[in-house]
Amino acid sequence: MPRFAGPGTMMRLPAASSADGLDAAFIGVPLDIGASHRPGARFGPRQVRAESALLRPYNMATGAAPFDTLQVADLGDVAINTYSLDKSLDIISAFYDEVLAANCRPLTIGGDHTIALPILRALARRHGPVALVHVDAHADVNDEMFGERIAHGTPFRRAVEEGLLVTDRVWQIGLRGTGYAADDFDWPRAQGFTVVPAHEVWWRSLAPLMAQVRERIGSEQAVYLSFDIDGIDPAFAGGTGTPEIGGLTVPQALEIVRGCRGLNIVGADLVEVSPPYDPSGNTALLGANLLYEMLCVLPGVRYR
Ligand SMILES: [Mn+2]
Repeated sequence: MPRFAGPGTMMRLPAASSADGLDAAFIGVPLDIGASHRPGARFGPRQVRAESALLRPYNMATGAAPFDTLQVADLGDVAINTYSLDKSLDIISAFYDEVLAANCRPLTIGGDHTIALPILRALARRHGPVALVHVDAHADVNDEMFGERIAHGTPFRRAVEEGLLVTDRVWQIGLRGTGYAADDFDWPRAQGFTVVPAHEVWWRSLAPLMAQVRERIGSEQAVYLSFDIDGIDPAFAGGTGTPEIGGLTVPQALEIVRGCRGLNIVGADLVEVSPPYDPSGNTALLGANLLYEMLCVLPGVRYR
């Protein structure tokens, strides 16, 4: 008899213990010891999975039918060490090495944004440096936070230093808020990143921007999509650790993810959902839907 695995997995998909034979997999990384302000993202994977029980298989807006052609499962949570950020990073990258070796595309449920660094390390080992579409209120390119080089506000600085990114094919979309220094957004621009502050795209469709992204990256280059839920306005996504006013709208978020169709997306994440700050579950529901939309733009998905 066909059966659902139950509400414990993403979209009630089967739980799997290995990526062998999978085209894509949802993976939880319940880590929030890299957070600087409000913690709680360690509970993101479980609330996103719970709210994802509402999702249906077919994308009525885009026509995507991801389960018609892809084998997809939920690989559970990475067993991070919640007392050690350093050890957790190694645990995460080793987990992703295995997933990528099976030719499986990881769709990650965070967790705070620190987790992007070990994932990018594994991706670069597999594919070489990757292009990046990064949606966030924050650039996450601090050199240090409280003297620490590993934190949720530093992953993309470390990624550049370690040669994990094709730096002239990086877009940071939705940046805003108060800064530590007036030149906070200059460093990414100096690396070749394209910075798209939220206020420059208020009330505007992001479809033209995504057309530029596709034209610049092409269909061959490996691309990672890293989506911090705080890129979206806290009116829609208040359940997060570092909210900033004046953010992207939900339709703009959908335009960004749907605009990645045609790129060689080798992995994606949705990070920084912090359930204690949104017991309604709306932030997690949004996160679950965005992860589904990410699945819908993976190579090999059939559209009706
Ligand atoms: Mn952020």
